Amino acid sequence: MQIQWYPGHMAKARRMLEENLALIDVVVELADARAPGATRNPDFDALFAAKHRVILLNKSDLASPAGTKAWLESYRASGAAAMDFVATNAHKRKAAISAIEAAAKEKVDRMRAKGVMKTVRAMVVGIPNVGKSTFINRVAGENRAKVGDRPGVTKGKQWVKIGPYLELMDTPGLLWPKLEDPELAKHLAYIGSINDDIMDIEQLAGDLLAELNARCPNELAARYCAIRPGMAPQELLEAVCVSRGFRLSGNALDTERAARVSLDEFRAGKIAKVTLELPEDGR
Ligand SMILES: Nc1nc2c(ncn2[C@@H]2O[C@H](COP(=O)(O)OP(=O)(O)OP(=O)(O)O)[C@@H](O)[C@H]2O)c(=O)[nH]1
Ligand SMILES: [Mg+2]
Repeated sequence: MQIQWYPGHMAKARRMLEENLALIDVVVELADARAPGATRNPDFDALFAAKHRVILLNKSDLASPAGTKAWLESYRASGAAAMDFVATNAHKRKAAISAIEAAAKEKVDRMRAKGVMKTVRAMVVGIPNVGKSTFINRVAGENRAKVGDRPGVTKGKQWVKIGPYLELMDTPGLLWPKLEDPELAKHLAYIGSINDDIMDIEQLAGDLLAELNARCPNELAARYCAIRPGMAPQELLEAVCVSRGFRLSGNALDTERAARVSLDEFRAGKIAKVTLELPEDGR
């Protein structure tokens, strides 16, 4: 599947990140715990090389716990500060604030020694739809940044004050210009980080169902009772139609509706907690 996925506003978003680098002490990089390999922009390593970084695996409520553990271990083994997070609930709010402050500690201590109380400024970055704005609202304890269940909601930068000495900057999601690995591009599409309008939705959902049927056949069949092991993508879409009674006039199967529903249900975590790639895959 060819995915045209680098819209013009991305170049503008990248320039904005570069222009604001001088203002910030810490980069908080959000990835999606279901696909940390696909959702960590590889350009960030070069772009933010000189900055302290904290990696947050967000949406960990939707990923396999074992997968999240494996990713966190691999980040920590490489010396990076990393934690899992669920921006839609409050359980690790304080831990996230502490992780950001710890990343800036050296600088804060240096300033404090000179008698200056330094405000830590952190930029929250990540590809579209990973939950950057939801994370900022959670940490702020109130809805300050606009969120939405589709990519491209945040259009420009926005500073949000978290406390007397901490400010977070929300930024628009940034994809990278080229993705060599078509498997990773598909993972991004499955989790909703690429606009559905530019893709063949039935092909995408058929491929996702086939992948889930290989990884977690029992959970998939529990959700759509007509699904059987080994079905081809088109057969899987048809089985979803049969399971849910999705028919057009004349009784034909409504596979487009099956595609939309199965993608929505996967993205909402209703089928299974799945991590699509693991560190040992080398992706
Ligand atoms: N299940 C779950 N959903 C989440 C979590 N964090 C965010 N979401 C949902 O993900 C969707 C996208 O969230 P946003 O905060 O708008 O994402 P963003 O990264 O700011 O997106 P852009 O501004 O488009 O780049 C929303 O529907 C959120 O409710 C999480 O930890 N778990
Ligand atoms: Mg946003």
